[in-house]
Amino acid sequence: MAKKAIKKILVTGAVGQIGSELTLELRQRYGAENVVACGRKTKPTKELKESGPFEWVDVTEVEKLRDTCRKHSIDAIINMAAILSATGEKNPQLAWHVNVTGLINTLELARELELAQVLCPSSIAVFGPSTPRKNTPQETILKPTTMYGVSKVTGELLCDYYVQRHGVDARGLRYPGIISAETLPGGGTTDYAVEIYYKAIEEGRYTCFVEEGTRLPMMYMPDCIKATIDLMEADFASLEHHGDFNVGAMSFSAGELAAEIRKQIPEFTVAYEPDFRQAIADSWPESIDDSAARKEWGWQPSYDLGAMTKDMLAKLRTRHEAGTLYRSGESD
Ligand code: AKB
Repeated sequence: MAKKAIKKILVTGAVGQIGSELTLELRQRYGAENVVACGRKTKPTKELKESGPFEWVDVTEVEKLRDTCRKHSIDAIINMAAILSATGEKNPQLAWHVNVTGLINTLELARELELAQVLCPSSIAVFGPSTPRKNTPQETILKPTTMYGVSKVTGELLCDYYVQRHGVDARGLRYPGIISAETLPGGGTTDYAVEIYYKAIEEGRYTCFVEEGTRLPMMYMPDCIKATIDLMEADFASLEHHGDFNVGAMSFSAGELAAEIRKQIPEFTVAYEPDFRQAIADSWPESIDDSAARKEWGWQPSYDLGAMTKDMLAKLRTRHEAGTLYRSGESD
């Protein structure tokens, strides 16, 4: 449980890969009118827009964020708005601005408006080349080499600072690569692990931007949503950590992912043409020790590579046959 009861939630970045599914799940649990989705630029899908309140808010604009919190009597902010690793390397200032200024704005509002909670995801991007890569511990070296990673380490420290200094209930978890059949990710290094499924269904071949042997921690979306809500609803008093929980589910190489897809699509082929994202992937862990999350709030993933692949391919196949493989935001 949060320190105070959570009744009305604002989800920033709600049009993004995780935000869109998280918002729909939170609307099921907390009531549609009690979960306000915010987007900055990308149009929401019809389902997202029509299933509950929607506002255009840029997290870097604190006045608009404050007005939206007041208008809807918000008492918790889930800050999903973020610039991911690959886009962040192309525009580091933007990554810092959205990821750090946006988070400070939400934390300051939590203090000012006495909100029940701020939850802001972190990422495996907080780790760097000098971090142990296998079974990466909860407490370890945080020396990332991307601006995204730098901004996420800063975000974790800010959450912990607001907990200690201002008594704000701030929480966060380090997402691995997240895979989903619903909304496509954008601007991340782990995006290949989603694209590969779409291309397997659509074309029977894929050109992968990391090497065959590149191994990273990954998680299927249902587990990601569960982890986020489990942490959000955990008893504050039982948390020793706050803004930086490691969460693991599975870990596989690009080649192993292709081989798993080939079990169902034997003719599927992959070419490996690494680009600038290879160096980012090489700086991240291969697998994660998430024992703190398991101990402090009972984290337990459900999906492994086999179960996820069966589910992904079944869903994408159905959509492909219906001519709706790719979903886009609402059109004018
Ligand atoms: C990215 O690849 O940038 C993200 C992440 C691991 O945080 N998916």
